[in-house]
Amino acid sequence: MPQPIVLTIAGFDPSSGAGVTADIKTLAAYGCYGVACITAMTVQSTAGVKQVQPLDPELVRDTLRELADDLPIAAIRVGMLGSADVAEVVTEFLAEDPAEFVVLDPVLKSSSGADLLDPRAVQHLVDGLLPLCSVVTPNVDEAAALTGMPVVDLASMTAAARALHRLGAPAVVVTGGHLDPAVDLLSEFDGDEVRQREYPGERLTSRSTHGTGCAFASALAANLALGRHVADAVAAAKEYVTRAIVTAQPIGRGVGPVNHFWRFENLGQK
Ligand code: PXL
Repeated sequence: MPQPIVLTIAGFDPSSGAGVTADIKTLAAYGCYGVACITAMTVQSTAGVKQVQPLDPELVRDTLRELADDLPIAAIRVGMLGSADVAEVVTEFLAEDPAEFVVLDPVLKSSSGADLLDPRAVQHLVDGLLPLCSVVTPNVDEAAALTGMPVVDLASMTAAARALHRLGAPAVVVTGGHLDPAVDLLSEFDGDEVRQREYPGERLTSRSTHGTGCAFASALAANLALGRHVADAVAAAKEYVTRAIVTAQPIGRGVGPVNHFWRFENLGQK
């Protein structure tokens, strides 16, 4: 099988716990060739997000066009979009059907509370992007913001997933890693029936959880590009993120990055 090419469309986190540089690490861990379109610069570290500056939408449009003209893209992960104008350009790009799989990670806020998408663009994400994705991966807070429903437990995750199907998403993974008990829910709608499956997990106590959403969505995109079915791809991505949290070394003063390369020997070590 040729090395699948996976595109991440997301922001730049200089601490490389989240955003495009983190995504490239996840994609590389899966043996995929990662390419990236940056949507926004951020000033952030493990201590939190201090500034957000969306890029010129024309630059985003040209980058996406350049990559799609040159490379066969197997899967796309969409993360932080920053502004309504960038969201619009990304929607136009996805409407041209550039890849078989599109994982939409509906990033709204950082864990420190900064807006990573202009709140006025949330409706655009719902109306424009949801119907163009293969899978959307909200955490419970994002599921609540997108549907207007409280999402606090498995019953409400189930209801929110159904609401997201009605808004156009064919498959939904609501990640509930912060719930007790921790559980992720996959919900698939084939136009006729809704099929749901739970993925129970351990509730992990760790200071190395910066970028878990990015790692999960990128691992999911990689697994889909590698030919796994959605249900297996979700299980593999969940396992990848769990191991990346559990094996992480503390880095920085705040919430440190996960260990994207937990599977690999350290080439620098004698
Ligand atoms: O984990 C959210 C996040 C934070 N910072 C940047 C991102 C993302 C998600 O895509 O791109 C720069």
